[in-house]
Amino acid sequence: MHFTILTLFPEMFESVFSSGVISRACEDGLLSINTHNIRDYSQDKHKIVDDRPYGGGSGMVMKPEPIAAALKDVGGVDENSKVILLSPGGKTFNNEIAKELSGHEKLIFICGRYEGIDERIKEKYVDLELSIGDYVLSGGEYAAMAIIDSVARYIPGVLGNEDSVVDESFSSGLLEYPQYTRPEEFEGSSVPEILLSGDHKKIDDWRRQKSIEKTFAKRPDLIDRNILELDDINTVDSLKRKLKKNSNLYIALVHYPVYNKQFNVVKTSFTNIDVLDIARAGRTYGVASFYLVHPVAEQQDLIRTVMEHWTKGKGYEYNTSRKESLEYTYISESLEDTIETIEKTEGVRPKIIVTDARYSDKMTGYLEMRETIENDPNPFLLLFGTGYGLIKEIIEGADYNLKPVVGSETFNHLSVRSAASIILDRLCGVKI
Ligand code: 9D3
Repeated sequence: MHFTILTLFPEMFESVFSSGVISRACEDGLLSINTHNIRDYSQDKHKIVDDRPYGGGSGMVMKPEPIAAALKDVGGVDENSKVILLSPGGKTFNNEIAKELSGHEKLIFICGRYEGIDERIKEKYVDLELSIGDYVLSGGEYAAMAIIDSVARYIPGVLGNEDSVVDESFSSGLLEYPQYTRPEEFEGSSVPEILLSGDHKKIDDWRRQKSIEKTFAKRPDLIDRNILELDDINTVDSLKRKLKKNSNLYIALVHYPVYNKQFNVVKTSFTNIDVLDIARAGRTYGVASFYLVHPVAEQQDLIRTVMEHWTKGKGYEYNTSRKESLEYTYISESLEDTIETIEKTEGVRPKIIVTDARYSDKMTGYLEMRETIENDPNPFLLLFGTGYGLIKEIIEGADYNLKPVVGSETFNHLSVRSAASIILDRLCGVKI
């Protein structure tokens, strides 16, 4: 396999690939690495390779002609070679891409400098644009080194047999389990006893469990991508029990003051299905309490009757889990009452989060909101409006205004219970 690097700084690669696994593989003829200086391909008498950007702006752009000339010289237009541009805006490199690239006969890397390269090089010559992550490097050279090292490891024969087995287990998509070596006791901490037991089945199980726990804590995104084996379910269950509950998140379904279609401020009537479904969703996602805000006594009585049907009456005999979901549900006269009740239990006024189907200034994204709730021990009250939504004054007075839930269509009419479920999953959902 051949790696060709086009760069303004070929000397950067000399020491990096002159030792270790890669240099041995070069000696064994498994791969070759060649660097070419883009400056050598400049037709200019001053060997200029950059110029000012059309349209203005700061910094310089790499001119297209030297790069095109270099590519033609090194076989960049050939059928069997793949041209890769290293750029901060590329797809983020990972093991999967490494494995795929290792199947090619020849890879040509263009290392960008300055603010980037002329767009026409990308259109005409580049097959793939890669980044190595969301941080700023001073040039594509560092990225090329990392990618070449990682791709080379997938070339058969580059690693000893033993190493490649270890590599397979890493690409299982879980983080590594903790490793220990001698001494058995170090600065007062000992090696976990199970590792000294000699029981390989137990050791394997323990390591798998540790991998899952670590991945769960540090990289939940990997858990989401990973299909766990059935055996892992016990581990996952015990993790669920240890999960931090969303006990500082309260939710409320507001029936007044909300808008109707004509944007008059109205009281909406209680909707059985919304109340029961949001109660069940709230309970499933572990919220502290669910408040039904309604100022009308007759409506409160009606809600109470329905709730009692499910918690005490015939409904309870029929379906006991509804009682459980309604145990955290309370009726409240007004929003201010709800806030005061929470303040009494928690000792602080809850921060108010609103959701609105309309866009406005200063909206909060779901990841950011989730982190805020997780990291702040103080209470939050998430409001769902019925009818045509919460009135402007509530939206404007809130501490956080979540972005609307958007699908791919221009049609956007979710029921409040659907929106509540989606939002609760985004703020509290656990991906196992
Ligand atoms: C002002 C816009 N910046 C882009 C985010 C300018 C800019 C920053 C850094 C332009 C080029 C570079 C140099 N970096 C790379 O060429 C690069 C890179 C990186 O900076 N981070 C992660 N992966 C890569 S791959 C190539």
